[in-house]
Amino acid sequence: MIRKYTYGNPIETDAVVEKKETQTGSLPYFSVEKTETVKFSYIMDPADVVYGLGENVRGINKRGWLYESRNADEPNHREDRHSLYASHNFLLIDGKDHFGVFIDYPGILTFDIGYTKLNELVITPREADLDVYIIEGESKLDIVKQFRQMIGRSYIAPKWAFGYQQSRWSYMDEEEIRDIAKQHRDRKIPLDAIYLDIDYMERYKDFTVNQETFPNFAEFVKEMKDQNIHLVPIIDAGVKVEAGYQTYEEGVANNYFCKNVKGEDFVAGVWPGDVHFPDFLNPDARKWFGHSYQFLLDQGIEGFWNDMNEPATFYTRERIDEMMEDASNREWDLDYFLDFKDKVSVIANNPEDYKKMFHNMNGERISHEKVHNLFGYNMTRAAGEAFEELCPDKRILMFSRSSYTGMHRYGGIWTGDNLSWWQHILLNIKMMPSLNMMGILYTGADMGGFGADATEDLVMRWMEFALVVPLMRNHSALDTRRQEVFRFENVDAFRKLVELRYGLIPYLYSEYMKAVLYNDMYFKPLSFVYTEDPFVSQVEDQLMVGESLMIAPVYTQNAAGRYVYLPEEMMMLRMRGLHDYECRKMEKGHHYVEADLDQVLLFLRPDHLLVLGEAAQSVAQLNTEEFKVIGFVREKAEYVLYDDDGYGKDYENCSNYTTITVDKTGTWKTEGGKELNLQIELYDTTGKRI
Ligand code: MIG
Repeated sequence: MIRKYTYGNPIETDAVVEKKETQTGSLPYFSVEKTETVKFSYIMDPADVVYGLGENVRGINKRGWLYESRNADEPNHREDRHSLYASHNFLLIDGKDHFGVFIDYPGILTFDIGYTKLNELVITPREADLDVYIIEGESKLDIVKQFRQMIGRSYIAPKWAFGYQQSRWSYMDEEEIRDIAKQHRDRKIPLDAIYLDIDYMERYKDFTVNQETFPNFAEFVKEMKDQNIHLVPIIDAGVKVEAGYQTYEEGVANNYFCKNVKGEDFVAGVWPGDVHFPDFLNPDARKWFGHSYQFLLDQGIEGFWNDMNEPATFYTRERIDEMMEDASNREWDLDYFLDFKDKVSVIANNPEDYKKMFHNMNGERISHEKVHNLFGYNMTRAAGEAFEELCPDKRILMFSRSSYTGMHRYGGIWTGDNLSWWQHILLNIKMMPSLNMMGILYTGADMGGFGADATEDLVMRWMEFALVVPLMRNHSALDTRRQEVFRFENVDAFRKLVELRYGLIPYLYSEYMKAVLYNDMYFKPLSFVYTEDPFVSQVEDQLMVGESLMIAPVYTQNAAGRYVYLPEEMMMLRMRGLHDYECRKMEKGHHYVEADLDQVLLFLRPDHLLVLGEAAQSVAQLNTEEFKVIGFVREKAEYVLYDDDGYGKDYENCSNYTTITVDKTGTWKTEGGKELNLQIELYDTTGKRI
């Protein structure tokens, strides 16, 4: 059951698609205090667990920190930060009470979850104009499902986007990209996409291609696609100020850009130099910007990533002018030097600048500050809405850096500029189920880490987790050590891991699609499945992946294994590759499990099945009819395999669902869907192969 409570005059965010009536009674669970804004407080029991907040720092259990919804270009994903690129204002309280709370508010908001007082949860919006939804249900998962139902179906990525993807900021030209493709293909490392970062553009201008470095772009896109490699260009939020540049001219002529205090087009500095920001909150501007992607679609592009859409600003001229003016009139002493240094450090992404930017929302002038967290969402929505018109029958890959609830209908996200740090593998693990709660299912982190220099063992361990993550993209920053896997010594080990990913795709894709279609979570904390086990809420470094598997990634350097908690008897699959693995039955409880650097630890649940395919060099070449099915069967196990063509939108077609049943003797049958050719690999409860 969902109840909505309204305070003041909320700005419509379009987060919710199934509208609810506003209740008249008082808000349950919370005490509400009217201050200059409004404050919602809830007293937690020491054992209560608080889930949620999607993309943010720290744990699956969010207790013990102050979080802020303030979308920020934050390249330091350290635990002392309060926000990253997104605002996902949903919490699920699990303890003496069980409920979800969604705060639909586009401005700045804090969640003090036991920071000021250990047992107090306090939610404070900047202003008292918001909708609060209280969601009650039978279980944690049921609460999440109701929330998801209310905010609408999650975006569906094309199937090729489940392949391995290679990216790096600094691929400069055709030649370099051709070589990246060749290095993978020569070594038989499967690959489905190569990313184009800002350097493909002509001086960082959206919807342009540099003619010197990519002289025959459409032909080049085709050349790559003939090898089943998709090129995925980046689109930045800011439009370069340059007379004669089409996107700029159109935006100016139609008043599609955000305004400054004087009503002129707002200017900030980002990669192209001075830019204007499209007013994505204005439906006309949104439509215009979305349709601009056509320039790239026309050249054969089928996927994009939207960047810098918090929006990130490097500077505004006013701020620099003020600072320089002040500096030239001052005596330089230590105090002034320190003052100056502080001023320089807040030139970028300064909240004061956002106050001077304005939107046109249905004719009303709204300060950006009030709707800050909606910007990236609406940039991606612009594209998503346009794709519906431009290519209604085809899925386009789309994911964004910044987001707010609602954006999950138009694209996924990547989790931004992490670092090649071991602790960021752990952060990646913890963030995934929190994002899934928000309906963000097509997601992943920069594998191997974006900033800082990676090492071979870090990239390998990271890949061992990433190989169950929908968005499996190796991405790194300019001037860091190169981390494409072919550059390392143990290329064979990497190849076998990527092949394992491709073998897992039938299962992973099936689980992803069912999660989308049933408002389910693809990644779950263990506590969402083993609801009666008192220990599982403590487990934050193991995840359920779909209905059959649990993964326990190794995320510490020089570790020869790790402690794993088994919430029930399970079949351990210690895998080096598709044809190189060991199965062993393990009892419920705590174990230390060894895992060599190139070994992944997966665990199969009893009476569940894992469908494994053969590897191929790309998703398009996967065999979708012949599988090996690994089962750990006490009596009978059933698995519904979802599959479709991976491009179109015929999701509800019943031929997409094939039910596979296997009994303990290994007898199998399929129902519905399509004819499959299965090879059954069964283990009995003693762990012996049948
Ligand atoms: O200021 O386009 O998060 O993935 O490689 C940095 C260059 C801008 C930030 C993105 C990152 C991308 C980079 N961008």
